[in-house]
Amino acid sequence: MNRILGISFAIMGAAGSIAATAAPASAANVEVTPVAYEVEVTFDTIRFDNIEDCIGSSCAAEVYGFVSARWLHHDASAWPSGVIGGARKYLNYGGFNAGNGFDSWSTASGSEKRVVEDGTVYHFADTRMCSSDSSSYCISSDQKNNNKVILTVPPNSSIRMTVHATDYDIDSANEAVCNVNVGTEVLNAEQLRTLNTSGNGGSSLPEASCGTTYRIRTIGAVWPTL
Ligand SMILES: [Ca+2]
Ligand SMILES: [Ca+2]
Repeated sequence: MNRILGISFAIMGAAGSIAATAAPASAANVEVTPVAYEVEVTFDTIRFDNIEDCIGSSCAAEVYGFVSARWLHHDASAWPSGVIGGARKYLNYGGFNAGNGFDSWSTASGSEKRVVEDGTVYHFADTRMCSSDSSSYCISSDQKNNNKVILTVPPNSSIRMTVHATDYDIDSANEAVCNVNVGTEVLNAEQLRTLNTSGNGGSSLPEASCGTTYRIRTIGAVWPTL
């Protein structure tokens, strides 16, 4: 997939006391590789188990939270200061603990979402999410089918994802019910170019446990400017 570009160039003599002399123009075939790849991270599902808050046999949580993705570069020679990464991109759901009640996962309001532990699998595409650079506010309108993040990832980077949910409690402090942090290995250029995988992760917290699924695939390349 590398592009071969024919490039003509001229070497100019150094300026200074030596008279500048233009070398004859020549041509060379220069192999050009992408500087980065466009990677789509899709947050698919979340489910809950062992929810601590129960009335009789009915256990439920009223959740809000975020998913996020970023990349981290691991080539110390390219980045002498150490690991460097792209900004974390967030998708937020459930209304930021607005305290305006709760509704079901797919109801089109900005309130907390009531979730249960009867085996229900909740799809992030079915609930309203907004894009942001923070878990504290939106920088876009929130809408359904907004469960993908696009990252521009240079080779020799890993991709990191987080899925977070907090349970709203009326008479006590809110508590985390899901905190999943998963990622890929460090991916070289060829691994990035062909990236197309899925995965899952879970967490087990005092208030609940959760399981999540996601997909990652490369959808494009970023070529150097010549
Ligand atoms: Ca609780
Ligand atoms: Ca609760």
